[in-house]
Amino acid sequence: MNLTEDRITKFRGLIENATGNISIVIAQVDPDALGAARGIAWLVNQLRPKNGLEVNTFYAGSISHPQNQAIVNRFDLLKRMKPMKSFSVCDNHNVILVDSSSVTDGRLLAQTDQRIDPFIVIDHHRGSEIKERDETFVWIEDVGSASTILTELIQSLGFGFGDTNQTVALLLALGIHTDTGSLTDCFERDRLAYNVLTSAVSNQDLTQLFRYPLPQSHFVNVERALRNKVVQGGKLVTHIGKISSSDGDDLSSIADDLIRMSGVTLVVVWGIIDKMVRISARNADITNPLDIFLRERLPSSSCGAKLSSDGRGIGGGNLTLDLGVWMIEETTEEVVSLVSKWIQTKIFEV
Ligand SMILES: [Mn+2]
Repeated sequence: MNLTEDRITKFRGLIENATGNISIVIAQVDPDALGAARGIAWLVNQLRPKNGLEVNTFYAGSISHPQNQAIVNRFDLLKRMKPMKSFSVCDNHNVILVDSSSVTDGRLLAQTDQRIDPFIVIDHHRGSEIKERDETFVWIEDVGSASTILTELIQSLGFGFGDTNQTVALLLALGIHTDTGSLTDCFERDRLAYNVLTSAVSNQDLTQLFRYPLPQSHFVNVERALRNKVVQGGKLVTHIGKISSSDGDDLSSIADDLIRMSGVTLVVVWGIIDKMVRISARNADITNPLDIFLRERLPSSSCGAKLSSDGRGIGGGNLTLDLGVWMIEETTEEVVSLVSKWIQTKIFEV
């Protein structure tokens, strides 16, 4: 969807008249946030003569998922981004927030005591408290990714995807692809934007980013999950034991794979990270909402879930178990086995 002339003029005016440095903020490091951040940085640099002014990107969270590591390494993004921990009062000026629309986002507040008041917000998540004012530009819409909106914004301002912004096109395409589950959970606009971007980049560049290397530990965890799985009445529960926080993303990727097993309608995969039980859950049964199921079965957890456009449940969270001295001591086989029995009882209960 293209912007109206009024909106284009407003956006252009805000960027052109922004005096001083601009800070782009992302609340997490994932392909969509990275794509949207790089896209808006490029756009700002086209609209505003540099004159020694900087456009800095700040990120909250860590770079642990192998795909994110692959992107960050490939494009040398660490050189271009600063951790939110270093976000100071001097940076809290001309702030642009992308792929998030909450200024009270816990992920940001955990790393800086600066409360941001962005003058530009571009996002695709619902429920934002931010309202547009005369001096701000807020574009929040229910599409598959923030990178989709960024692509439309770049086009609305009269730019195409040519030789000078190949990396931008590549990162935006990857953002759309990832946030829409390989374009399976997407809107027409996501597909249109993706087509525009991918027709501007080489096939080889694109495939390289999709076939990112996975660490050995990923396969060890997959093996553990398969070995530990117990299936009852279409529900599959498994665990990968004690893992490091850098392997935390394996829980969701294993859950994504296992929910595709025929005959399985619900998957719960858990692991112990820093004495916390982290859970990832998937549900293919649309008559049984996953968030309610998890909250009823695991009341002592922070579990929640969202619904994909085709009715699948995607969720997870952390579980607080009062195991007393067991949890204070090193996480032993006994602890894993106790947690395992408890979770199985809760999930399999009819
Ligand atoms: Mn996103």
